[in-house]
Amino acid sequence: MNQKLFLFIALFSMITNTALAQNTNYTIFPAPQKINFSEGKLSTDTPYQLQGDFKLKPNSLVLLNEMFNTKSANKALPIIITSLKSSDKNLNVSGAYTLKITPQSIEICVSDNRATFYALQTLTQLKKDKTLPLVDITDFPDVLSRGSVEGFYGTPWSHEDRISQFKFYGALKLNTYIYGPKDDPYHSSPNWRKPYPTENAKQIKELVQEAKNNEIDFTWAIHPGLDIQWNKTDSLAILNKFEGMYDLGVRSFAVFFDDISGEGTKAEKQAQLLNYIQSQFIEKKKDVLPLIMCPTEYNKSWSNPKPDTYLDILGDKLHPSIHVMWTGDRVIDDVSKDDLNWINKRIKRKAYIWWNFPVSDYVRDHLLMGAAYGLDTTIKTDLSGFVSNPMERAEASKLALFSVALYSWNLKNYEPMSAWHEAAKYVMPEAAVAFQLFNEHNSDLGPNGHGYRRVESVAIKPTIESFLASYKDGNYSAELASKIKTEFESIVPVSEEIRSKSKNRNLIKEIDPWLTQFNLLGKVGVETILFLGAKQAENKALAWNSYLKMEALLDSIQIINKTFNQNPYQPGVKTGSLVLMPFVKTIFDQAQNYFIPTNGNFEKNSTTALINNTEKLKNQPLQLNNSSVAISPILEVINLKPQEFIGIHIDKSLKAKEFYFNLESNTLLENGVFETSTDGLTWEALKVEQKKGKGILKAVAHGIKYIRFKNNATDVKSFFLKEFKIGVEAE
Ligand code: 14T
Repeated sequence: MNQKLFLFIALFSMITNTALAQNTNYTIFPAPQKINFSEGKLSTDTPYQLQGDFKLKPNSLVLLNEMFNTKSANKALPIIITSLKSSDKNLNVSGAYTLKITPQSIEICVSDNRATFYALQTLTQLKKDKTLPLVDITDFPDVLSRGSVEGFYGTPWSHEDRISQFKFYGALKLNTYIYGPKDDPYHSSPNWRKPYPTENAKQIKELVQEAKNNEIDFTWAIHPGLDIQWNKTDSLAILNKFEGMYDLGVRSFAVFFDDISGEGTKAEKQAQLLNYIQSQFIEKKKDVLPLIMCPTEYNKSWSNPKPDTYLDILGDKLHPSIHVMWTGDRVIDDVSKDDLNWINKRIKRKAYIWWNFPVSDYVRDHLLMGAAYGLDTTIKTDLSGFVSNPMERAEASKLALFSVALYSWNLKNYEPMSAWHEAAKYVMPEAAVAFQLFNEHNSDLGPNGHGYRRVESVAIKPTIESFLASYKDGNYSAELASKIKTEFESIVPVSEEIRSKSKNRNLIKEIDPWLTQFNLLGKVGVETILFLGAKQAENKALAWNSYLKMEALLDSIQIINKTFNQNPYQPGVKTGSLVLMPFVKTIFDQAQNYFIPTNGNFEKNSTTALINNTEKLKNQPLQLNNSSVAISPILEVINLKPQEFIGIHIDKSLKAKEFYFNLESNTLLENGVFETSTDGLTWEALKVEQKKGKGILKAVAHGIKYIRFKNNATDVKSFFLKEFKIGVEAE
């Protein structure tokens, strides 16, 4: 053979071989640990014939019957399923499998039925136009327990939501769901001791079954710490409740001690109780999974750093097979190797990560549709589980959970940005491009008490920044303006596209107000650029026209914001809040000055602010409007040390009229005092009427600019911050 031709063929076959090894026509989610394609295909238009020693459960059989044509007259394809015998410890875990598709047969080796189910999920994803590619796969999960913890405050997911989640988890090889919605009174106080009413019990039974069908461990959690008594009666109350849940089919249990104060927080007592549950329930049952606990000090910033305190006590005393959950360096945090090294040493076991993303119960006016980044890909051996706490909006949460599935199965292979793009396609295949654009501008959380932020509008941000920078200096870049306009123009049709094409009606329902708002944002953005162009061309009439349209659109946005999603915490509907909306507002404010020159505006120069001398509350936002200034309510207990305070300072342009408070405490005025000040230097005690920590002061004395609540006791005291609001009017 001609040498050149030979070389060419050799080179060509090398290229096609490497291309085949990671055939880009076939992407499997999550990515298998090892995969090798070879040339050729196998038809699925045949019946199949099961061989091998492994007996399939009905859920696996269903997948097989969906994949092959059981009615076909073609020759049956042998599918050989055998039990995996391997010295590789990666393959000795639940869910591990090998899968080999040859021209003659499919050979599957499995560790358990979950593994069979997963191998068949992989097959399902590989099937295209009634064929399967020839491939050799070795696959296993990096993290043993992967999934979600329904652990947020707010309306718990519906039965339908949960069923839909489980199907989604099964297909993506997520194997864990922990039930712990804070607002289920039978999970937490007041009813954790009582059995579920019949209707709820029936639904839980169904959920357990659906979880099983999808190879998910349904974990039921109890949250007894708000009012638990450390006595025999309450220990038995937990056993009794667990026993009832066991009868409904539950085979995995957890005890949460998060977000509590007082008696319930003691490490020794918690360990004692958990060890009692371990010996009296977990070990006796034989068929339940290891117990999981969420500690009171569940993140580093809240933990006592001194040796031999809370976390070390749990580490020493808790039975070694009990898992301990952990959210990271802070309540809301990404996960790092250093953090895990720190916590694992203290709890003397591998932490079970409770990742507080995309939970939005502290920023309820935002949707968290951003990429799942900040997850260390080198910590596979440092954690025992990874579960994400999602949004109250179940379908929308699938976007982030898709990435959690990819990450926790195969850490090394995880790439947050490509996972995020794939997630949009997977969750909304009918309108993936529109959905991606929506997600891009609905990622950040806005200012919040936890200081957790996400990037947003990344592609257009530099353009907007350089446009504004030069605009401030009196220059106008037509080129940048046109780029920004294109972005806003592409936003306008997105909501309609999603509404008309997506088959996931529950998802549309969840995000509907944000879709409306997003469309208005697109329109007001386009108008903003039109205004700028007209102003630049010194066409005052045209500029005025655009200005009026901007004003009308901003009014509509405000109306949506005041009409939908009116929860008491962060009411409203925010979209594009990091980059796009501020851009529009900046230009609009200046436009106002252009037409109606003023001496600057009130909001910007206002000195209204939160006042406090505690580290934990320093980021807590205020809620401002024309008639009141309030501290955003906080869900958890706040602990004030002696002399620590929290309050509000109002601007000199405002007059304080009334004062509303609800710190929910039976001993409010024994432990603390309300104080007022005109200058922030000298303080006077304020006399208030209150009931269980709640009250209203109808007339605030003239000249008061500061109101605060201070711990006057000699030790740390706990309060709630349900309401702290000053009614105001212009001075
Ligand atoms: F147990 C935990 F790991 C945990 O994160 N607990 C709660 C959780 O239920 C909630 O969804 C999440 C996000 O708000 O944070 C924890 O609860 C808090 C923590 C706070 F610092 C609620 C309010 C807070 F201010």
